Amino acid sequence: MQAGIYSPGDECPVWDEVLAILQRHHRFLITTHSNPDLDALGCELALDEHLRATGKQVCILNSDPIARPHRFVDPQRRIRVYQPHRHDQVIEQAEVLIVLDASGGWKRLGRIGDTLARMRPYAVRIDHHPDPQRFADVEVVDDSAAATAELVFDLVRAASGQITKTMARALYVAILTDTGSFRYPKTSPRTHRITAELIELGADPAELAKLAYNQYSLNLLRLQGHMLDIMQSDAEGRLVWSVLDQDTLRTYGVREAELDNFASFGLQVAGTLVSVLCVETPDGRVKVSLRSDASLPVNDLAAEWGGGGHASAAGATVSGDLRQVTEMVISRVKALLDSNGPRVPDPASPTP
Ligand SMILES: [Mn+2]
Repeated sequence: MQAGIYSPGDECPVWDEVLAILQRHHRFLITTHSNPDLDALGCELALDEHLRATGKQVCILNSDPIARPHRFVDPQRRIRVYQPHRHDQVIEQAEVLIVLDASGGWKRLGRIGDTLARMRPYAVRIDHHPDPQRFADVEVVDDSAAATAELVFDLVRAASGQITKTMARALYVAILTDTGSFRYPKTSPRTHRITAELIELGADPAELAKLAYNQYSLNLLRLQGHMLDIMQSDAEGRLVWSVLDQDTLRTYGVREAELDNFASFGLQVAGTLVSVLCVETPDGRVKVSLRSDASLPVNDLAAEWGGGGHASAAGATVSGDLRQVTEMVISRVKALLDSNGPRVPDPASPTP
């Protein structure tokens, strides 16, 4: 079958092709990107439940365990952590692999990606990242979707499947978090229509917001305080950046994977166009996270450094010393800001 990039909004009968694949096969394997966020996890769980309801065998295998604050999303513990050898037979026996919410090729899937790249099962990918790299046999990529969960919702609806309360909750938190609580640029009427339906199907916004956001440890909050304390403003206030080394993470007892939304804090400062966070990884590299308001894309920079992402939220892991990488990143972002033209005056003051 021909690989293709399709958008559900288009005329092409994209789900027909996927539905035919789902109908024709029996054993499915679902996976997603490394360090899965709530969009990744919610999509896996919702699709898993849909497929099982239609009598299919499904296994969800991820390279990384679910981060502690996200565990509420999988009360039945459907998601397993991939172990080489132990799970290779499961992969071998799967007729179809479904990759959710992941761009950037097999390596983006973490350890299981190495195995999958070798075994090459028949694969369907459903995603909303703009990365043009194709690596599955059938690809449904709609980068106008605010979350992959919008696409999974669409797919289940196209299959005339039932969206249970558990599925509604999983998809709701996926959309809630991937849109930064409906604040990020891709939030659309479709996003709100889908979440309205999910609420009608039993997702409780107040309860899920609390589960998704108010799960920090005191240490994580204190580390946030430290990061804010050392935050720097640059490029006439258009850039705000901060940095965290391994010593600091150890002092606060926080792992790098827990820093989920730390990078976007800088955008809360008035006038900021780009926010940068550089974090030293345990293996001595630097995880660079870039966030922008909608005024300029930062994913091209991230792609240059071997990463990727969305126009307004992207990242890469760069080899090198924390200080040197941070300096390089800051100077490149400043150049990007300058090439984007001088700062636009704040239109907030009322005109007569
Ligand atoms: Mn996503």
